[in-house]
Amino acid sequence: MTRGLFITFEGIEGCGKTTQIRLLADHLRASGRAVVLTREPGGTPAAEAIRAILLDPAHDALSPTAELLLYAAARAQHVHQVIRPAVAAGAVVLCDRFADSTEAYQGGGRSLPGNIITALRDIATDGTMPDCTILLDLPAAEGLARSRERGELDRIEGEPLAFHERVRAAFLKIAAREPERVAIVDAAATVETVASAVRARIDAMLGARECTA
Ligand code: T5A
Repeated sequence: MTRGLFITFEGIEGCGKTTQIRLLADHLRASGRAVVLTREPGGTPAAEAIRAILLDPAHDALSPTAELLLYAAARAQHVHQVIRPAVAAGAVVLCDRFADSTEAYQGGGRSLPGNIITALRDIATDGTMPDCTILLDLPAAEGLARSRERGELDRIEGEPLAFHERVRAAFLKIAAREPERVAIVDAAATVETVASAVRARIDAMLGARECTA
């Protein structure tokens, strides 16, 4: 059986990942592909329970290290139970956030050491890394304004603007380091313009892959 593909969506709060990942899933399903749509933290019952702890503003005493370990634990379960089996079965796995979010939020936002973040990433993913990542880029103030418009902010959204600016800068640094994997898409454009840029990138990648298969 041909191996599937693992595609992640990343970006700051309110950049439009959830909107865009659903549109891409519809597009790929319409062209007959098996698609698994999932998210982090979450994607399995245990990881969704960890998500509830991580995002609950009541847990404002959670230390940066405890936060990092919880994201890693949720990821280890998600990779083991959902991502790796689905890719092995030939599906296109679309995941809303993955390891780049840890580097951006816990590394950039919380300033935890890069060597610890990399070591934990390697343990949690056991080598399962995205084939392609769409980075929806937007000024932090604009993303937070979108989140605010939607209602109550969760524990991470409630961090100050400077935190979210560091997160955005960290995402852009990852994209500059790995341009082959990470495609930056301007998330300030309309939903349809962003969707068409995302489709163009993914269709080109799938087309090139099928030519060499
Ligand atoms: N986190 C996560 C870490 O700190 N470390 C980690 O390792 C991981 C995996 C997850 C939180 O955990 C953190 C990051 C996060 O803080 P989440 O619910 O996944 O929580 O939070 P977000 O990923 O930020 O999800 P959101 O739903 O808040 O934002 P999305 O998915 O980026 O945006 P979306 O599509 O829901 O859109 C937000 C709003 O903007 C509008 C939408 O209609 C919606 O109202 N919108 C647009 N408006 C104008 N123009 C456009 N182009 C628009 N696109 C969407």
